[in-house]
Amino acid sequence: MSEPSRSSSDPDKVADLVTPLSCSATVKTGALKCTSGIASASKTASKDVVGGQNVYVKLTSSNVSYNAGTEIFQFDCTVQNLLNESIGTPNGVVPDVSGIRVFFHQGPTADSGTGTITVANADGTATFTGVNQPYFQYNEVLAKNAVSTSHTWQLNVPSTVNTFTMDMYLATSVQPLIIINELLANPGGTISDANGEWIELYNAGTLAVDLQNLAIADSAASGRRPYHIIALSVPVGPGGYVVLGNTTNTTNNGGVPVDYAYGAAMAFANSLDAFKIARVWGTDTLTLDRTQYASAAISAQNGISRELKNPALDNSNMDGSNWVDASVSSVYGPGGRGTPKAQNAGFTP
Ligand SMILES: [Ca+2]
Ligand SMILES: [Ca+2]
Ligand SMILES: [Ca+2]
Repeated sequence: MSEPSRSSSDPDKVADLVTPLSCSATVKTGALKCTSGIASASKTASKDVVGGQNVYVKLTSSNVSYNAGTEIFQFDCTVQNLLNESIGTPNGVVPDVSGIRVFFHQGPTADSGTGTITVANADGTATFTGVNQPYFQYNEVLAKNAVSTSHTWQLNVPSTVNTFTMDMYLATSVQPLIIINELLANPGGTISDANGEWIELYNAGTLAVDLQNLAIADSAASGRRPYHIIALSVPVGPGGYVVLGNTTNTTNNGGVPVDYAYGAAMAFANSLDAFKIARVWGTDTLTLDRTQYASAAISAQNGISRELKNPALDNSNMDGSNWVDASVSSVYGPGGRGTPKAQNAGFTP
């Protein structure tokens, strides 16, 4: 086994930006309204800044108050994850030690009245979209629609300020929600094993994913084969399909539309084999999805792929009832059975 290493400075933590979460406050009445966003910009799940109030995430404030004596403007704030992907985690399971950070991109700045506003009780400052930006940190993994625990935010707001605004983003790890959706372990006819095996992946997430730098591996008689790091950009949009195979040569591979060729890095046996896709994280890898099979008669039939009935189902056992043989009417190339790069014929809503 070889496990790729990576330095602790995770290059994925630089982000392309989407619409900030924008909040405006009226100081004396203690009113706070967070709105915004046209979250139209694209964003890849291996990157890590999320914005777009009520689109990707939702900040909700309560118990808003202003103390004219201490000049503290205070409220309790929760974060809700509106993505299909989990946040605060690189793979959906393991918590990110950096948690979910809501940082100040711009402001808080007075809109009417005058005075300098500062964040009174930030959990820290760091460089996100600029240097020295205060942030509040939520140490949680939030699955789809989950709401965080409440965190009290305090701002120093001079009483000479009437209204102010602030723009925030979330800096967090996002789980790439990549599902192993179809697999052909043994090609049929004259197509060789070394050319015609393939795997279809489905992006069940809200955000686009680039498979580049993710790790794939399968089993071998001697244990797991070495990880293969996907070396090229392989974008897959939300609800999109992508096919990994031995070769992109459709004459040799039996007419499979392979998006990325892993060469000889993978080899699916007649029985007792497995496939996994993982994320490199620090000096380790974290599994994103994994499946296996034991029965050649079920999952390794010549020229017949195995299809997952629905990406939301447990796909860990290809021999099980959540998977189905590609139907006779699903033909690709000169005679393979399967639906590479398309919704499975066996899809069940
Ligand atoms: Ca194998
Ligand atoms: Ca095979
Ligand atoms: Ca398919």
